[in-house]
Amino acid sequence: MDSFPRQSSTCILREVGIYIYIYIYIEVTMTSIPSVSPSQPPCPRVGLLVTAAAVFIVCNSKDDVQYGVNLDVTSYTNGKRDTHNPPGRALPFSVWDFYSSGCSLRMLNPQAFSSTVWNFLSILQEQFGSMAGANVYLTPPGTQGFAPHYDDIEAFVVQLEGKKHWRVYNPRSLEEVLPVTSSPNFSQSEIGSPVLEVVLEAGDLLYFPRGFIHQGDCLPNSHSLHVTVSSFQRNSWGDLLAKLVPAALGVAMEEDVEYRQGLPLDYLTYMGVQNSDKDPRREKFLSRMGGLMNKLAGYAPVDAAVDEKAKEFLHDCLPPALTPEEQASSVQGSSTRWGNGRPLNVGANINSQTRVQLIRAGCARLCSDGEVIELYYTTDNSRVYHKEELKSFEIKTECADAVEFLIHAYPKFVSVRSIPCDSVAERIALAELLFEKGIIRTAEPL
Ligand SMILES: O=C(O)CCC(=O)C(=O)O
Ligand SMILES: [Mn+2]
Repeated sequence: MDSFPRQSSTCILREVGIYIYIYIYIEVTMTSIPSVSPSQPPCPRVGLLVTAAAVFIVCNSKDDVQYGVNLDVTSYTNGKRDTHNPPGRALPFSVWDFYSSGCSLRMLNPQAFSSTVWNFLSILQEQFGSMAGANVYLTPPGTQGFAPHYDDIEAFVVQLEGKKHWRVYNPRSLEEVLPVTSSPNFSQSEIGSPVLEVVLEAGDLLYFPRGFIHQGDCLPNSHSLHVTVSSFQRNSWGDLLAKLVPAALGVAMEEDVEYRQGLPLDYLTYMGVQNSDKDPRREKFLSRMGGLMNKLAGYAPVDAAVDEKAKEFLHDCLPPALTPEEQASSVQGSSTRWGNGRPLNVGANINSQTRVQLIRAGCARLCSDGEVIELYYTTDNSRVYHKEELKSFEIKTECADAVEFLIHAYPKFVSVRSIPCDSVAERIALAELLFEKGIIRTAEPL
């Protein structure tokens, strides 16, 4: 196993945390080859999660952790993969019983329970422009919890505690390179020999792209706790084209009579699977179809399709996890409270000197269907995936430039006075609205 060289990583800044570490990996290697980066020196704390107890403590808490929803119990023994989820709540009594009998535990949405994971993923999603998710795996010594498989996401495995022996295999065919769906479980005879075999220790990072088959097992004397951070699910050119092509056709049908002309009377007699033998009329038909397909690109509303994709992403996003400073200067830290028998400090006290900043890059996006302008935003999203509808509100046409100005000014603070609206009153009203929705914060707590 030691014969596999570990790439040395000169860029690891432990103070800044694992986020930088993964970000550099994304920039350098994503969707190319699997790779390992050791922590330098190996560190048992990577600032993300610390111990098995810290992760699975949630099972002890008031949190409603449900088998099958938040926690899976699995085993892979003698080539057979099983799931052992009983119905109901995952309480420590039964969770640790499963673990003691050799089962692996997979926590499915740690970001809903752990603020550290939430914070980490909320930064990554901004950088990736694609949803970032996580699963946490705890595996007992000498066992394996999952059969070999590949996933439909870019995977960043961060070893948190203990050790795990990993084997990673090339995609088996071109069709399995960067796949759009995850694979079924494979048997050992279906996957060939590993291209990478390594034992991860606490602080190590292993990256493998979509389509690389992998399996991990524990050494006899060590358990393993790792988090797999994922991103780039359904985030390919093809996924964007899936939005663009129907939209382009809608435009072409409306604007170009050629797309509305009737099909040849006899086309059913020479086209279609049953007629795929040579017929001279097929060539003419195919050439006409090819011409229409080529012309379609000219009708493609690319920005509108990108906005559709962006709206999906905004819905997938975690709400921004705010630093104490950001919190104190946003609506979340507002000093409104009950006192002397009435609410005090009601309403944002914004004036034209107040300096404001978008709370996070990408937390809001201006879109238009050609008639109404809407501002979509993530700050009211839930930490539980899609628990909330995507939120938006209408922006008056005369305020659109002002919102764009604030979005593009990020990360700079700008004074309310400098926002391009027609009047002081409008500037203040817009800033107050965005502040109330948690989309902007002020330079000083109000
Ligand atoms: O730890 C394991 O057994 C498998 C984990 C896995 O498949 C993953 O992290 O993607
Ligand atoms: Mn996997």
